[in-house]
Amino acid sequence: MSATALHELARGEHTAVPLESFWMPFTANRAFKRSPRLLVAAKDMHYTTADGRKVLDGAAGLWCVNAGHCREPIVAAIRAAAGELDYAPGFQMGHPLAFQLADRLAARLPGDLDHVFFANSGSEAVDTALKIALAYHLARGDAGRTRLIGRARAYHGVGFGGISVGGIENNRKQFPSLLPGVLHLPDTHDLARNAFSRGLPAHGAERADALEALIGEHGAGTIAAVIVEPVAGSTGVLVPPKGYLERLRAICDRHGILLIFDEVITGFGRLGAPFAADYFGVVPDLMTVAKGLTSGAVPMGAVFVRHGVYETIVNGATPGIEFFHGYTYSGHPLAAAAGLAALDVYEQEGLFERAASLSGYWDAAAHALRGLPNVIDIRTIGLVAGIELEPRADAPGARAYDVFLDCFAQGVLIRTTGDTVALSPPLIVDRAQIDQIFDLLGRALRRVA
Ligand code: PXG
Repeated sequence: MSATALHELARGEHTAVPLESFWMPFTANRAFKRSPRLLVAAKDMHYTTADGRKVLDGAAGLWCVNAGHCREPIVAAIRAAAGELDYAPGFQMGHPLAFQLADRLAARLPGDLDHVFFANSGSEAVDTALKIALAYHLARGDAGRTRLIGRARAYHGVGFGGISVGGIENNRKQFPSLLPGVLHLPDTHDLARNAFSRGLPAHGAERADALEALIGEHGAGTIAAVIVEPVAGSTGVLVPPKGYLERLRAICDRHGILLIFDEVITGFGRLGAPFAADYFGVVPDLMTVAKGLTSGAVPMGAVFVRHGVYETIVNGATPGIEFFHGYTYSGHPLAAAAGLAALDVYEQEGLFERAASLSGYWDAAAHALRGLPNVIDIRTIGLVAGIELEPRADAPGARAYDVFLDCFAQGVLIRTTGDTVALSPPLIVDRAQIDQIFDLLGRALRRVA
């Protein structure tokens, strides 16, 4: 659709949009096409709908627009790249922007994470990280380490690798053939002991010991890597218990197992630190990112790799290609330009520090919803909140979905997953907007039975 057509939509002439052919992702297509919700423009903290309403973005799109919408420096960088070098092959060729972005990122990563492999989404980043883990052990001559360990309730995207290590049942049940040899840790959710925790939940670090149990059963020599979201996002904002991630790190170290943090959601300031690895002071061997890498403006994912892992694979190979993996669009010029500009905005505006300084206010605003109908838990960290609702009998997810619809009608965009409402605004949010998000959500919670 042309820009002119988008402007027509913004004036309310949206009945002309042909809705049928686009098979929408993770969407109830039939219901949506009967009653569509179309967004036609965005600026800073707001979307504009096709019928001309302003909607406050309480979800940073899908957890990705960390710098806010249509920010001029990012728009300008993409425009310039598109006009100068639309595409450059990434195999046996290169272009400066991708190298510059990798270099800028590497300088800011914790520990000795200092190499960057580019992909185009979180799902591709996850598949890439799992492959790097397997290739690493093979390069070390430890070919028996082929098992991958994920966690119950985890979301690692929708590639076959990601759904195999993932633990969201709905994302697996239509696809019976998954990766072999995958094991799962238990999730960390413990409503009975941790409901309405302020700060990290006190109980549950011992759930990391399930890794020792799996090692006991299968042998450390069969296990390549463990992948976890430091804070599980899509499954309903599960904040790790105090000491849990440290314990996972220690067990992996003891047994030569690579630890992968999937920071697709937690990366780029969402917790009020550059990465969850910084926030928790726990450095993984591989880190997957996407979303905030370009502030959502151009698709891009990446894997951050520790020095020794890169060296082992690259220096251990015979002359020629060292790692048989990559995408047509790895390090695409427009994405690299957007990534560089997003880093500039994050740094110049101190947005990660801003998220940290607002997190106390955010936390208090979220916890003020305690006591409203059907609210059974509230979890917050950084600029993330999960408000878990009692599911309706026989209709899991329906109550939260009605809350989403009510909020959208009132003018605030939220996310729901199962019966948890998830909030994660752009990091440019201010206190008045935080008040507005929780005020409108509170109204919806009082209204939705
Ligand atoms: N890992 C994690 C931890 C994610 O949250 C992915 C991988 C996959 O990223 P791509 O770019 O392939 O979608 C994700 C994606 C939601 C929601 O509302 C979350 C995601 C995507 C869409 C919606 O919770 N996370």
